[in-house]
Amino acid sequence: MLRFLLIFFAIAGMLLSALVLQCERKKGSFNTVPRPASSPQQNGVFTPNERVGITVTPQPIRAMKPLHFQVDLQDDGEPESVIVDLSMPDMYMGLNQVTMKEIRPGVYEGVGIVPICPTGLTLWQASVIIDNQVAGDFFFDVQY
Ligand SMILES: [Cu+2]
Repeated sequence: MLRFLLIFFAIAGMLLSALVLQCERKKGSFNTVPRPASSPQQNGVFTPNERVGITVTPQPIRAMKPLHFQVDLQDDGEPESVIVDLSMPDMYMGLNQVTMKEIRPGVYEGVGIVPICPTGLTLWQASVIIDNQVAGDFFFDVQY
């Protein structure tokens, strides 16, 4: 019986550390983005790069609350898909993507939720993906 318990806890411990490692593992895919990130943030509006702007409301941005994302494309070009990918820089937090819907030409809307990071870090990243290509990375702080 004791041996069984020891084995059980050993396996549980291994699973737990695997989970923690996964959260802390470096994330490579968005570090090799060709476009420079832009960040300054005013009243929920993120400075657009040459191609795309993003707005997040309500402000301040909170975890575990529905967030309204709006993406504005300067040069619409009728993309097949516009996605906002939510992640943390250098940390894998699971796939969290918001599929955006076009509400007016060049303007896309969607609702997403940012989870609470177990490390307590608050910097998040929203990458706008247009037709499977990253068009812009934006950074924002989340309140837990
Ligand atoms: Cu995290």
